[in-house]
Amino acid sequence: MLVGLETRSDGALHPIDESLAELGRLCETAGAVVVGSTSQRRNTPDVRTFIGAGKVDEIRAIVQEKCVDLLVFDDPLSPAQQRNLERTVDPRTFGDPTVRVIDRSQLILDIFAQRAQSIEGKLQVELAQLDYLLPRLTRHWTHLSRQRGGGVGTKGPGETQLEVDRRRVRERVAMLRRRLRDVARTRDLHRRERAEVPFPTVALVGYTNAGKSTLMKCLTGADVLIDDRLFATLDPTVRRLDLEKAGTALLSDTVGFIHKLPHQLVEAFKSTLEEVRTADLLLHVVDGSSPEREVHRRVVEEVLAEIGVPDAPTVLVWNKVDRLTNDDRQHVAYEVKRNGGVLASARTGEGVPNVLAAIDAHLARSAQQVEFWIPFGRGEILARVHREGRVLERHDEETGTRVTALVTHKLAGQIEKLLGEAVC
Ligand SMILES: Nc1nc2c(ncn2[C@@H]2O[C@H](COP(=O)(O)OP(=O)(O)OP(=O)(O)O)[C@@H](O)[C@H]2O)c(=O)[nH]1
Ligand SMILES: [Mg+2]
Repeated sequence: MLVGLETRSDGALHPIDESLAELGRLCETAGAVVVGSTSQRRNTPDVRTFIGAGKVDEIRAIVQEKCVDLLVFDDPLSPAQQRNLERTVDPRTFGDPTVRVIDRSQLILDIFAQRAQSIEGKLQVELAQLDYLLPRLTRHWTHLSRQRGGGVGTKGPGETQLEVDRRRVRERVAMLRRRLRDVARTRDLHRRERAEVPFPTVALVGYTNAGKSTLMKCLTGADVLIDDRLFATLDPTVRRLDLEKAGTALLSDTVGFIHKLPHQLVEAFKSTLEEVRTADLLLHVVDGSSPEREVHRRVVEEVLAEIGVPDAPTVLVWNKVDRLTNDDRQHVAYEVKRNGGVLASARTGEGVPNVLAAIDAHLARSAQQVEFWIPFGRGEILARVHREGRVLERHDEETGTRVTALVTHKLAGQIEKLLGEAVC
C-alpha cells in the first residue's frame, strides 16, 4: 500500500497523485503488487509517525482488511518514524511486526540492487544501501538479524549484538569504498584514454523511461537494453556516432534520474556519472508525451546541478512525439518554442535527423579550421588528420604536405603536440 503526504512546500512541483502513480510503477518494477494508496494533507510531517494519528488508524484497518504486508511511503522517513510506524500499524500485539514500512529511497535502492549488472554498479548500490541502513541499526530494529534467518545463536544480548552489526557494516563500507576506488581508477584510465582520442563526447541524460536508450539505438545502431520499466539502464554504454560536419563523436547512455532520487545513490553513482560530467554536450531526453514532462525536465536539471554540471551545453530532445494527439503537439511545440530543443520519436525515427543535425551543429561550432604543415616522414600524422578531422585543402610541397582541416580543439592540441613547432 502506498502512502503520500502533501505538505505545503512540495505540492506545486509534483502533484501528489502523479507522485503516487510513479511510486506505484516503482513498486511494480521492484516486484510488489499495489493494493491501494492513500494520502494526507498536513502543514508539516508528524515527528513520531510522519502522518497524523487518524491516518495511522485508517491505515491499520486497511492493513488488516487487505492483508497488506508492505507500506511504501513516498517521502523520506526517519529511522524512528519507520520503527514507530511498523509498531503502530501492525495488527498483532506481540512478536516482530509483520508489516514492513519502507520509503521511496529504500524502494529505489532495492530496484537498483536487483538490476545492477557490472561489478562497479553492484558495489555502488551496496554502498548506498549500507549508508542508508547504518542509522537504522538500533536496538529495536531487527531487520539485519531477521535477514540472517531466524537468528538462533546470532543475536547477542541487546547492545552488544547491535555494536557487532554496526561494526560489520562499517567494515564492509570501508572495504566497498576501497574496491570502488580501484574500479574507478580503471574507469578513469579508460576515460583518459578516451580523452587522448580527439572525439568530442555527448552524454544522454534524462528522466527514467524517457527513451534515452531507444534514442541511442536509433542514432548509433547500438544493441542496448530498452524496456518499459523504470531504471532499465544502470551501467554506462559508449558508442561511436558519425556526424556529417563534426566528424566522429562518442555517445554515452547511462542511468536515468527520478524525482526524490536518494542522495546516497547520487553519491554512490558519482563515478558512473563522470561520463555526464566530462561530456562536451548533453542530450537531454524528455518524454514529450508525459503530462509530467515539465516536472521531469526540472528534476533532471536539479540532479545535474547536484552532480556539478548546472550549465553544461545541452540539446533538449522532446521524445515520443508519435504518441501525441494534435492538441498535445501544439502544446509541446509551444514549449519547444519557449525552451528550445527538437521534437522527435526514437521509436518511429521522426525528427531524429534533426537531433543529429543539432548535435552536429553544436559540435561543429566548437571545431576550428587549422592549417598544418606535416613533413613527409610523418605520414601517420597526416593519416590521422584525414581520419579524425575533415580535410578542406591539401598541397604537397617539396619536403612535406600543407593541409587545411576542420578539427576539434582536442585534435588540434594533439596534432600540435605531435608536430612540435611545425604548426603554421
Ligand atoms: N511511443 C514511443 N515509445 C518510446 C519512444 N522512445 C522510447 N519509447 C519506449 O519507452 C520505453 C522506455 O524506453 P528506454 O529507451 O528504455 O528509456 P530510458 O530513458 O533508457 O529508460 P531507463 O534506462 O529506464 O532510464 C520503452 O518501452 C520504449 O520502447 C518513442 O519515441 N515513442
Ligand atoms: Mg535506458
